[in-house]
Amino acid sequence: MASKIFRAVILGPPGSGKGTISKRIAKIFGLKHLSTGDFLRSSARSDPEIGLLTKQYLDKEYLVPDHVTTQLMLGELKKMGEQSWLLDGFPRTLTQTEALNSIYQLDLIIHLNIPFETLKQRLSARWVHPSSGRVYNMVFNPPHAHGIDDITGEILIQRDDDKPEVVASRLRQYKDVTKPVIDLYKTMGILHTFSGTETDKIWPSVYSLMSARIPPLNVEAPVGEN
Ligand code: G5P
Ligand code: MG
Repeated sequence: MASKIFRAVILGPPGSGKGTISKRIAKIFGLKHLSTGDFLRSSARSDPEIGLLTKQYLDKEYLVPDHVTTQLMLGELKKMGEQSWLLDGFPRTLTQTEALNSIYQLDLIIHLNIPFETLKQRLSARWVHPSSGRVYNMVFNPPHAHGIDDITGEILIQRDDDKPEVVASRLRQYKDVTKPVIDLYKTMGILHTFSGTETDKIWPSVYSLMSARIPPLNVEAPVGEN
């Protein structure tokens, strides 16, 4: 008998650990992980027309307009056909949610609720090497020499939108836009919220919830693995 297709979404503000947790879920439960940000960026690189529609937003980390994001994401899901998936970062607005819900019946929404103070610290610690796009984090993966790119020896910069005051307003905007999405999924009874300040402490609860729904491919749940 064919196993049931499992369709899940992971929601959370920038820097909340969606990507980190999604990679673990994909590996252990065999779901296809589709990261909206990564997919939009790679589509923009490979298709100049998509680049024209998206790049100005991606560069500033503003939301790409709903009709563009929805069309691209739904097109990609269609291509994926009959397989189980985990959407990371989509839907993020009510319009996107309604478009997705009109086509797919979702099994589970994983909602990461991380204090804004923690996110501000994580995002404000990010520094980049502008010409290569290499990203450092002053706490987790600092460069060998402070403020200097490991490979070229050139100077690192902090993006304008990673500066603490801008991060705070981006996070507030996220909250305003996504609240109706969270409320809707709560009403549908498929939303599970995980609160905390550390991914490794949240992960065991996510693992338990997932394994109650689909059998893990590997018995052991990795902890502390990105
Ligand atoms: P993305 O790519 O979806 P964001 O802004 O939502 O980007 P991001 O940065 O990808 O979020 P994340 O996936 O939630 O964050 O988190 P992560 O990457 O796992 O972890 C963030 C960092 O924290 C990493 O360095 C990780 O190692 C570290 N970390 C993880 N856990 C811990 C922990 O416990 N402790 C600490 N200290 N650190 C930890 O979207 C990019 C752009 O695409 C567009 C927008 O322009 C967006 O800005 N976009 C959309 N536009 C319209 N609609 C949508 N639905 C869109 N989705 C994306
Ligand atoms: Mg991500």
